[in-house]
Amino acid sequence: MTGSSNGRWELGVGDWELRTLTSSEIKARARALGFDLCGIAPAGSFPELSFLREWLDRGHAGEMGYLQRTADKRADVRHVLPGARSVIVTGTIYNIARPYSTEQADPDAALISRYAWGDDYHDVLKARLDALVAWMRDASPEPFEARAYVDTGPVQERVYAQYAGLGWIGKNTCLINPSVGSWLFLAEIICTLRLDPDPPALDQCGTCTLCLDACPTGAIVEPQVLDATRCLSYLTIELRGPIPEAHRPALGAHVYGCDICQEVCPYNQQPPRSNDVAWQPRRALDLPALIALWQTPDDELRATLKGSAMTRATLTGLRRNVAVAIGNSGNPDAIASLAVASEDRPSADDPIVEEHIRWAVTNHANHEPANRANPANRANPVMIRP
Ligand code: B12
Ligand code: SF4
Ligand code: SF4
Repeated sequence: MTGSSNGRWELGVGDWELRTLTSSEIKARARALGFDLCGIAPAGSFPELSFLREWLDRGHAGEMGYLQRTADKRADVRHVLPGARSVIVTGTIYNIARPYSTEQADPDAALISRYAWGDDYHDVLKARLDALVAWMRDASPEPFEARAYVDTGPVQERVYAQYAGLGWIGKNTCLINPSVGSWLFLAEIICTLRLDPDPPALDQCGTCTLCLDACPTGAIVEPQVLDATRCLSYLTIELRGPIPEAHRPALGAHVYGCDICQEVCPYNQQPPRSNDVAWQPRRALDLPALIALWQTPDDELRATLKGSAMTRATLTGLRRNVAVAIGNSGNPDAIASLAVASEDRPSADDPIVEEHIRWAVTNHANHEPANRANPANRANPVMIRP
């Protein structure tokens, strides 16, 4: 080496093989770019990766055909980037200071998963990953290939996160970090650089079963095995058709996603909060009333959801969910509002939404929903502290 005058090493003849970009330099840069956790996994074939096939064969993926279609690639990141040697995995805390859904006593409030309150994490984190790759290209003396993904790539992110030492895959199937919990977005860079890997994280669930016991639909069919077709997250976000009637009461007031199996987890009882402006809630998504959400015109709703992860559910999907939640709330005013047609809410005229409105009205007529009878006893009555 010939030394550094501007923070970068100048290389002399013969130095190229000595000088490589190091894992700790990449981690420091990742932190500077806003990632809270960063670790390196070898681009290997780990035993956990093979569970995907069995999981798909059991039918647990439901209509998420993209998982089936990309299963070969998901089996190993080297199928995504031939020659890959390392996976740089990042974790970003999105928790902010708002009560958990299980602490929310207002039966007329719509429950939206906390990951979706702010800006779309796909966009925010992809820009940060791209900045990290750009910095790596500048800082690395050797050329390399890289692919950066946030959620939507053909990668089993939690497995690589575990082998990068970020945390373990809990019985609720979420990646849990022993210090910060599981309110984490994962994002990764697969690259051909040979980087020092981190030791994998160890399972710390022990004998706990709080998440299995708390799930309102019994979707966690065995420790670490989630039947997505029963999960409220799948039913409210991914499913395009009607929600099976048997699961509608369990939806409670959940209109988008579900956080219950993470809220009850002992590792999420004093979680750190993010100050990142990207994850702060949009006003209209900050514990909105069910009736207000229903009465919001389509144009306004579209504008609210622009740039948010909630666009994934589609407008009609969201109306379908709100109709069920209003039916579960038992609020006569809100139920009456479902029947009021409005030209500025054309998405409510969708035949699937109309069928869910009919269900909500009939459900109300036939039952006294638990929510109203005793607000402390919501449809998802989970309030467990270890
Ligand atoms: C499809 C998907 C879903 C589906 C299915 C979820 C699931 N558990 O598979 C649905 C729509 C239900 C969903 C819900 C949610 N998701 Co999601 N989802 C994904 C996605 C795109 C793929 C996951 C996947 O590969 N599933 C296939 C199964 C096989 O994998 P797995 O459940 O993780 O299984 C592992 C173990 O459980 C075990 N296992 C599986 N089967 C078996 C069988 C046996 C016998 C054994 C012993 C073990 C075992 O091995 C597997 C591999 O290690 C990832 C992003 C990605 N590209 O990885 C995000 C991702 C997992 N989701 C995420 C989030 C935030 C959520 C929600 C919290 C959103 C919400 N609030 O509504 C919920 C959480 C629900 C839950 N408890 O998992 C985050 C998770 C972050 C974290 N800390 O873990 C990810 C990583 C996205 C991201 N980039 O941040 N999701
Ligand atoms: S997200 Fe909700 S419905 Fe899905 S497994 Fe967790 S507790 Fe069950
Ligand atoms: S609630 Fe308990 S069993 Fe479930 S993921 Fe958390 S520690 Fe593991």
